Amino acid sequence: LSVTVMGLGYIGLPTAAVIARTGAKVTGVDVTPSVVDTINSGRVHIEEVDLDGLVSGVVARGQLTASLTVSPADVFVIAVPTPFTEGRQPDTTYVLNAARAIAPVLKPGDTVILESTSPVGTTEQVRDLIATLRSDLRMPGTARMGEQADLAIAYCPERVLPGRILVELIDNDRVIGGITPRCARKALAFYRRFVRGACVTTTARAAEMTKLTENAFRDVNIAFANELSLVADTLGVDVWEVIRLANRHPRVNILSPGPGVGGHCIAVDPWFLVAADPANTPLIRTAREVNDGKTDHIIARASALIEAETADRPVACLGLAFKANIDDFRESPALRVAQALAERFGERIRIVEPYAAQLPTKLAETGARLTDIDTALETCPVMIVLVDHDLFRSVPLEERRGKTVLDTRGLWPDQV
Ligand code: SAJ
Repeated sequence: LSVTVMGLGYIGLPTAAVIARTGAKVTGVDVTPSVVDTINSGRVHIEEVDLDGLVSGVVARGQLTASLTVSPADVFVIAVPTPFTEGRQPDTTYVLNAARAIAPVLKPGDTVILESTSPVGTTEQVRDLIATLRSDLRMPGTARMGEQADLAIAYCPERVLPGRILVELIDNDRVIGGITPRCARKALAFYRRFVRGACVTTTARAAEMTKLTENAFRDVNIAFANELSLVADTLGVDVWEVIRLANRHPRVNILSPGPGVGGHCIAVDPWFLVAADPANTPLIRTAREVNDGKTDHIIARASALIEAETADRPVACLGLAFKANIDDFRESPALRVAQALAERFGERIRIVEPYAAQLPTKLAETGARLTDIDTALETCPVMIVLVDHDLFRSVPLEERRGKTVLDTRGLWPDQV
């Protein structure tokens, strides 16, 4: 079996490597030359648990090759980003470009699977685009070809959690939505090669909406926790304790408040549902606003705290990543808070981020400096905890006793 994976990012590269391990011949295609070079030399350009060893192994055995161009294969997996525009509309340009790139090499019997989070209807758009570009191929789900199609086209969203990608790629259940039932069955046979979880088939549209629903569910639930944290602050109650106690109820399971919601999924995907039906999504929209508003709230609280301090005492911001133990700073609320504080307090701000070799340019321009946790504990009387990295969690009370702490993650419940 030969497989081409379009996009070698956080999802595409691990997926390509896992498929390669099953013995398939995998080509990973990316538009960035440095990414292609890095992978072909057996290294990785992203940080993910155990990924480096897996990639170096499959590249060394010739099972995985990276390329800038698309060549023929039996199965094509599209795993490119779907950002949203300023107007909070989904942007499927990369998905459609990937479809455009594979169209010339498709042959009868091939399978095309879209894994990128996408607005409902995108897989049908991919089919229509390929149908336009390849009028010689019979397309599934069109009046013209029905079930007798040459191609199988399906939508199968990735659902892996950064930090656990290699485990979840194999263990998670998969939802496989075909343009037709036959397409779904064809894609199912492919996922059975490497997925240990259950593989459930449905339509492409239902699978597309399922993916958006999962992330909107999480966003709404985090918004509930974030809203509670504001109320608890007003009332002078410890929100972490309240949540711990409430979660002892057999049917209550509240998530954790934080400095806001980051990453390129949960902070983005709910907007795809809102964009599809603005009139009927007040809850999903409000959850997004509550979670974004929490970041503004933390910026205001941290600023007030720093202002109340002696003017030249340094302040440590702990963490820039969008969540614990990863090197991904995309849409990170921690980065937003650090940037806002650094713009206001400049050189007083010290950043501790074990997953960064240097500060992002815009942050460095403010005069803020990167430091390590030991130096920060020695020199900074004020600490703003923004990310729950294990490294920060493990700091014992003796080392932070007496410090002024704003702990947005509930990392140090014993702080005095
Ligand atoms: N967060 C909180 N409180 C919580 C949980 C999370 O503030 O109780 C914050 C995190 O700190 C982070 C953000 O939410 O800033 C998102 O983190 P996450 O761990 O909830 O999710 P992601 O973005 O890493 O991955 C999600 C997952 N989706 C769900 O759990 C429903 C993952 O399974 C998806 O594959 C991924 O989105 C994706 O690619 O869509």
